[in-house]
Amino acid sequence: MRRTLAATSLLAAAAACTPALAQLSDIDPNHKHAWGENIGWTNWRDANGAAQGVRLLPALNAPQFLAGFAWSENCGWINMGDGTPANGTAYANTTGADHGVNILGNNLLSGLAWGENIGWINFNTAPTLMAFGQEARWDPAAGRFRGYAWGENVGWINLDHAQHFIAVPLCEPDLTTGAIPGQPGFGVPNGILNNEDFFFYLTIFAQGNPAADLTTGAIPGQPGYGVPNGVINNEDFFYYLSLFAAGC
Ligand SMILES: [Ca+2]
Ligand SMILES: [Ca+2]
Repeated sequence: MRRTLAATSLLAAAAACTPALAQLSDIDPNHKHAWGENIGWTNWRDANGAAQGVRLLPALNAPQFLAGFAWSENCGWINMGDGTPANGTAYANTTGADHGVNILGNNLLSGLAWGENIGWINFNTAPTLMAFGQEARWDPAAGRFRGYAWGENVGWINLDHAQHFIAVPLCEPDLTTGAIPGQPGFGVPNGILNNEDFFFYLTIFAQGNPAADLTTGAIPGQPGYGVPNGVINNEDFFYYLSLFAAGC
């Protein structure tokens, strides 16, 4: 009986974590800082305990736009976009209501982020920096950003440093450090793929946690593979299983 009660408490604790888990930043905890020449460090992951950190949407393996906030220690919040471009695929950046950073089909970045105290930050630096190979861009093979963005009031923001850059974990099925809700490292990728990750996925899948929605279908190469569809079903489970089995 006591064991049953403990299990119930664990489930309740896990359920309490659900909303934050659903929106955790995609940014690698070990590669979350970029340097601005006039604003110092920006942290792209840890807004509101990572629940409002930067995300790459709609899917890490096929990102089209950013969402969430970076934090500048000297200049406050920087809004990368609200995650809902009006046309569904790219922020138009023609009004403040539909602004944000896009990842184009050729992996160039474009669009505008808004710094509450520093105004617009332009990621469309290809016109000026392409000649120098320093245009702001997404490098899918390395899972990181490269090049420079330009703040109208604060100058260059360096996405290109060899050690200090913004990346996503390359190991997609690495979801957590430990599988016990409420423990430090729950839901925080640690660069190691093991049973903790599998049981973590099993837990959020059983909960119906929106974070368990990983794909539309489970057949590689088919449309919708790796693109969440708002439905959590066996396709998501088998998709995760195949990622996990493939290893990192
Ligand atoms: Ca792990
Ligand atoms: Ca799904």
